[in-house]
Amino acid sequence: MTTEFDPTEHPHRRFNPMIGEWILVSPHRAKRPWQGQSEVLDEEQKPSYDESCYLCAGNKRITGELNPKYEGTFVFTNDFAALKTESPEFTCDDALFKQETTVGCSRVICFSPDHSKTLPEMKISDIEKVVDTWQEQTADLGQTYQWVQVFENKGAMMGCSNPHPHGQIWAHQHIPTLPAKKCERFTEYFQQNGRNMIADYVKRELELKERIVCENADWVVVVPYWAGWPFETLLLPKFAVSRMTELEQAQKATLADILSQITIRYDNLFNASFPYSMGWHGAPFDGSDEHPEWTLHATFFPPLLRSATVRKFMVGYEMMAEAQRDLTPEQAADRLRNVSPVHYKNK
Ligand code: H2U
Repeated sequence: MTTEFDPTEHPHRRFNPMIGEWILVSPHRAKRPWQGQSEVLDEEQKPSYDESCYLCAGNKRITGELNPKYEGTFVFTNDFAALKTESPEFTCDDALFKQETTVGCSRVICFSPDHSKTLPEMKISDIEKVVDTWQEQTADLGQTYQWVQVFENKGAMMGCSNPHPHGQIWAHQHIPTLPAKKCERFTEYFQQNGRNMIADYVKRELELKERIVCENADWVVVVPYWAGWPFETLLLPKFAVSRMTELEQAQKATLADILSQITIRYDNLFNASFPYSMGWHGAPFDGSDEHPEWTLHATFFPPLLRSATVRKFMVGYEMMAEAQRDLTPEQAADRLRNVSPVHYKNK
């Protein structure tokens, strides 16, 4: 073949150094026709208070417990917690039937008493309260558990059970599978290069400016070079920080700003409330305060591909072989960068 390689035309693979996995990029496939499933949008304007919502201030939860009349954020232990603080000890070390008991804790974080708003529609000063809560909760649970997972499922498409703005925090005695891969990869990179993998990556992305979606003085959002989901983004610090607990007040304020920026851009992409799962990864609480190999970062995994109603399915080849994407990460970053920074509902 004599044609020169064009990453926007020719299938290729990219490597995700954070988890050691390849992804397949097939940019020409974005042109294929779609006669498959269309999602149903819930674009109905929600009231600021919904008497049937389990998470609204002053309301009764499923257990009969009353939520306080909270004003900022509100945290409670998940009534259907996936992890329990106590469990009978059991270990099976059989090569084929390995098992171990695990303990932990699951909490729900209501982001705001206003039922009608999600992060992109909240004031930056209110998003800062969410960041403060993430930090407080991480510090609290990190005293007991090695892994503290802060995350948000947004939108029914991502399995979110309630439109009230909220996230979750699961703390775990064991380091779960995905973060464990990152621990290994970051350590290996640090041992081989004497530098932090993410710090190196941020530097390169800031120089290249090919995949940047938005940034401020402290933070940058990129569609990572190895993104699997169509509009996946990585939120990265421009300064050295290994855990959420180390963030200073000014860095939390700029974090609230960048969270507002990226979530507004997401909503503006298809002029609809944009679904995603997002979450934070930082150094585990394994007894050491020194983790020069780790950089705190957040990832957003949105399911949408072509419109507010056509999603990407990670099925078939993705389940059997490896993740595959249709548009290049650079094209996705362009799309997100070129939408208005002002929320479509405020125009
Ligand atoms: P998701 O919408 O992301 O699933 O989060 C909502 C969580 O809230 C869910 O895990 C919990 C569910 O178990 N919940 C309660 O703990 N109490 C309730 O009264 C309703 C929902």
